[in-house]
Amino acid sequence: AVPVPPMSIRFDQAAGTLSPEGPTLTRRMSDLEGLFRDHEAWEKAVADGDPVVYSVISSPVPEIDRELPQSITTIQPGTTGGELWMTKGHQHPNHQGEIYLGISGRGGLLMFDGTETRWVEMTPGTIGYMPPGWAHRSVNIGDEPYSFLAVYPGGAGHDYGWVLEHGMGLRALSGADGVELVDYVEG
Ligand code: M6P
Ligand code: ZN
Repeated sequence: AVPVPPMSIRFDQAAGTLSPEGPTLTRRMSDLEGLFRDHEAWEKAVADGDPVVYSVISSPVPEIDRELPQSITTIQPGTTGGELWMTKGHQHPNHQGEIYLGISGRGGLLMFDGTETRWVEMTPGTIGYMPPGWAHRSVNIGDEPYSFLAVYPGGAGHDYGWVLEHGMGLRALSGADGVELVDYVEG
């Protein structure tokens, strides 16, 4: 990753794109191993076409300490074993804050500090704030794609092992009247 000069980046809200664009990440069901409570349903979904669950497009600003990268994540609508489609979720290894701005669709921002859990509903225009030390996962709670803009310190990093080890406190299931939050372990 190389530093970039001062620049403007075109954010097309309707299309959910950044221009110029940096690296793009596509996460399929197979990339979400060990995260859904229903392992069999997850395996079946992987065998059954391994769908794209979400994608992340980034601005050209690199993930380097003291830089301020941005990205747009789009989570497709769907459920696996009754659990709403979601991002892997991560902790920042050296505990730095982050913001998300809801762009389109309806989502939830689940945060967990190892003890307490917070759930923030995200609609277009909502800024969700993740303080240092709170692991974060996003969930699509609607029936259309959910997109949000993320702005985060370039040196924040992504610790995915933390979530596999500690969970996220709660799980977001599809319930009769929308989202139903259940305890992570008994889920
Ligand atoms: C947001 C940011 C990114 C993150 C992405 C997907 O865009 O928080 O840093 O990579 O969401 O989330 P995850 O890394 O947990 O799959
Ligand atoms: Zn983060």
